[in-house]
Amino acid sequence: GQVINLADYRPTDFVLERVDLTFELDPTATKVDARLIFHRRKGADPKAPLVLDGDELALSGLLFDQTEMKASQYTATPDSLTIRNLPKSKPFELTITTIINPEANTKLMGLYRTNGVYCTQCEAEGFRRITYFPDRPDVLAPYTITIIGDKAANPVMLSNGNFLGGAGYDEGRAFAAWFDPHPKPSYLFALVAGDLGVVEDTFVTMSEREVTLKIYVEHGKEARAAYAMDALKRSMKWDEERFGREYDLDIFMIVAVSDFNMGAMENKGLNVFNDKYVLADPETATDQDYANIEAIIAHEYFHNWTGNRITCRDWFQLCLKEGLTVYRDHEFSADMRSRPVKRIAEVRHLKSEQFPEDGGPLAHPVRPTTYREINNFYTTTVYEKGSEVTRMIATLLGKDLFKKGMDLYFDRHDGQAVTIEDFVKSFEDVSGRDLTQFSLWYHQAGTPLVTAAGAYDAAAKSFTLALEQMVPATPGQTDKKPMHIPLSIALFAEDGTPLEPSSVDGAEYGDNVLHLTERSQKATFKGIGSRPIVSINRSFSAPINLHFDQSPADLALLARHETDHFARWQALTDLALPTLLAAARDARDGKPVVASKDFVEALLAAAADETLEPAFRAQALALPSESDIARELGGNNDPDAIHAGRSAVLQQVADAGKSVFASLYDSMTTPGDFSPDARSAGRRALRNSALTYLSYAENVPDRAKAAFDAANNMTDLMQALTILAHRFPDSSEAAAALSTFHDRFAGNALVIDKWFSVQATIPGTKALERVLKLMDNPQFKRSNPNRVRALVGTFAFGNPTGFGRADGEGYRFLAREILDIDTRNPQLAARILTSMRSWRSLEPARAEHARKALTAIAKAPALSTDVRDIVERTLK
Ligand code: HT7
Ligand code: ZN
Repeated sequence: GQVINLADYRPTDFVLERVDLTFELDPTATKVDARLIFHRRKGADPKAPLVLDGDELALSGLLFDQTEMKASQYTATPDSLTIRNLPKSKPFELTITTIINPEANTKLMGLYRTNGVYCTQCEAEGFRRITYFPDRPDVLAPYTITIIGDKAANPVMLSNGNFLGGAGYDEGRAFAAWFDPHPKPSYLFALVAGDLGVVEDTFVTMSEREVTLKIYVEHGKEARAAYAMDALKRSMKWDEERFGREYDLDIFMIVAVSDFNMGAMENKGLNVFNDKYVLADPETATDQDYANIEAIIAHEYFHNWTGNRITCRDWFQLCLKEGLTVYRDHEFSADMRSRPVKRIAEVRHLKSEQFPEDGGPLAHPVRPTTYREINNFYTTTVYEKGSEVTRMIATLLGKDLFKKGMDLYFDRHDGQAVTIEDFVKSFEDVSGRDLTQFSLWYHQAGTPLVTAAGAYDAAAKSFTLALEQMVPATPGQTDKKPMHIPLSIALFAEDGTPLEPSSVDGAEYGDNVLHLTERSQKATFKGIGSRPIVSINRSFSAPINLHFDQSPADLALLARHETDHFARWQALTDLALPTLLAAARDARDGKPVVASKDFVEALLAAAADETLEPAFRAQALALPSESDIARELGGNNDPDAIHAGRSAVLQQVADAGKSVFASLYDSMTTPGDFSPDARSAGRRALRNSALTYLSYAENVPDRAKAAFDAANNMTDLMQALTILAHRFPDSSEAAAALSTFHDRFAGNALVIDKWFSVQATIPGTKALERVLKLMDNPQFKRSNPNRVRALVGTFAFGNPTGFGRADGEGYRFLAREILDIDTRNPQLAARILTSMRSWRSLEPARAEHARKALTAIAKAPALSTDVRDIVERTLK
């Protein structure tokens, strides 16, 4: 693959006016007629040929203004169609015919078949697998679509926009026609056809238009789409109320499919979803599944404005739509659920996924300037760090100006394909604030490290905070400039009452936000009557690593008295980490592990504090994960020692808090019918957390087995199963529960994925043999991304001791699997391979095994561009 550079961007020579597509569906030979009307752009080279993109295409016919083109006037290859001698200014029509094979499309890009249903995925560059086209996001046009297909096999034939009509066509065939008046780029095109069940509803918009809502699922699964429909209606309402955004077609459709490379896709008026993020009922979905469905339904719906109405000029601008839309879905979930608990979950995710990416060989800016394979840039940096950057703009401007900036952005750029600079300019224009330095967040990769030290001057009643920032070197970027870092700060007296400074010198400060803009800066808080206990980066106002040496007593005070509950959780984490890091080192050195008393006491106090919501207490009890500990240790990591150390700490917390956990387990019940609401989910989370600790304290599987037998919902069932399988893997109780679970849910692929995952993450050296055996299970389908992710992906990403076993067999297994998956689905292979991104932080023997496995992949003769790009960057 070629390297693409942002600096080379230039507009197309030809403007696309209209697109008219006719599909004659056939499982192995679908005929596509693309009628495209173009004119040469004003000022463009009058001799420039029209170069259209293709990918594995063969040209079957080419008409210019309805007449066949001479072979001398064009050149067709599988990946391009070049047409010469085109008119200087007048519009012309091309009719391009291609014949494609959906059944053979295992890459799941372009038009493919999933469980007998025709389906498309065009982002980022899938449309060029359907027809030759200017397949780039800055080419926008209205589309008319005609679908012709076997009537019995395809009672449902869908595309973007509003339904024009449909009828019988010829023997046994029918047609349906759709028109999407909103100019859109090709990546938002979608077609779905097949025999599907549907759930219908309506939504009345703020200007009183009735919109038809339809969710298509496999027959028999309609009832499992009810929660998704509810989430959709709440999303539509929320976007009107919070962002003033109204839906703009007569119909909004969602289709759930079982083979899908990602979570979902925001095609205009016709979202296509991985069925995992649509289907839910109490018997089969966990509380986390419900929360994911709500968030992803919202995310794709919100793209209608942030992504579809205003789209990206080029793929370097991906964060323009993704970072912003993640920010919007985070805010939605925060409003639907508990804001602090949601923020804790976001930050946990950011730290466990994005921080390692930003600190490893795959680090890249939120707005990259170069890529070899765009599919590899749908990353947690673009999405989650991109969202954090948007959140910081909201923090810097405040609520009202942020809203004004968003309104200006929508007004100014509706119908356009724009850049991050355009986005930022809207906020500069409404606020008068210069965001040049702030924009480094888009351009500089790496997680900034902020070091803070405080000094109190009792005589002057002032407190000085000395701050330093350092942005680590990342691939291709060695010299970093200081960033504009908004730090939300609060000061507390020793009795926990807030202290308000009369003024702050040395830094811009307002609304409790201190603006760190220099490499090194001192801020003096005046009018502080007693030694303050300082809380920095409240609500995680900036995505940074913070080094601030605070005493356990101060952290314990924050854990108890901070008014921002996110900051309470942060204080508990800061108390936990030194204990966990020491535990990993002690376990490695064969020394006894001792959990600090301050930490255990603060944790148990939070667990038992009835003034705190249960979901928060459950988050407090979930200690930093093994990979969090590995990241904090920074290098020379031994996964076995980290696991042993963390388990020993868990054991000590469990022993010390046995009575607390027993009483939580008894009291945090959720009587009555199951409800997935946040409050009930929080109670289940806390009760299940107590159950986990009790499994350590009691050290027998009995209670988990009883919980497994009594569970009336998937959350409780999975937690009990996980405890049995992970804590007592060799017990007869674990074996029986796994087998019962399997038999009860055989045939329900999404639940069997949970069964695969729970076994793939059983710690220890036997994990690989277990995974290999599970791959022979008839329910494991190599062609299905969800199955592969559930087993191979979960093993590589979520089982540090099993995957990282000392003899390197885990890494060699992954190398073999990546090469195999790559032959069918390069995107999936490349994504799972990113599980190796932190290999350099391993202790030398494991790092050497990992390096060899990566080298074996790199040396394979026929690698996809996707895998080649990831493996070469990972090894660099
Ligand atoms: N915008 C969507 C991205 C996506 C995608 C990208 C590459 C290959 C397959 C894909 N499926 C969906 C999803 C989103 O962020 O909303
Ligand atoms: Zn998105």
